[in-house]
Amino acid sequence: MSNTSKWLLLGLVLLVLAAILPAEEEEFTLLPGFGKTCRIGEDYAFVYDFDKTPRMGTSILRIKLFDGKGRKATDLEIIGQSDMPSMRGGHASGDVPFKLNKKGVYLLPVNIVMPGEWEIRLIFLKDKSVIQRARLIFNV
Ligand SMILES: [Cu+2]
Repeated sequence: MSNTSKWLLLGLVLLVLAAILPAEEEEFTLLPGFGKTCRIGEDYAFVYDFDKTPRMGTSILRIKLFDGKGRKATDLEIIGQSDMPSMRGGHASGDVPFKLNKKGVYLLPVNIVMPGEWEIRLIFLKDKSVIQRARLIFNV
């Protein structure tokens, strides 16, 4: 086999692997933390926090979205999925759309039913297309 065809074959194998390997964890970028600026490419950024320190019961996750120039933006759709990583699926919320309040803040009620580590996955959509997947972790 010539060198060229070996490289072509290697490239092909890598492409196939990239397509079939489950890359779900990496697909959801781990976010830096409450109150920190999280970028979505060049065109958007956001900060997130809870209305109060999350504890048993319902806590509200808040996201403030900005455009590339730092102005408030409300033109994206955001979907949240909460669950406990240690018992994946045990308390999975499924896809829950954030709701915009009058001040243009995105809100998601999160039902915390057990102490421990929780994860919320975020999916950002523009015109029905996913432009970002991210996840945040916190402890109760
Ligand atoms: Cu649990």
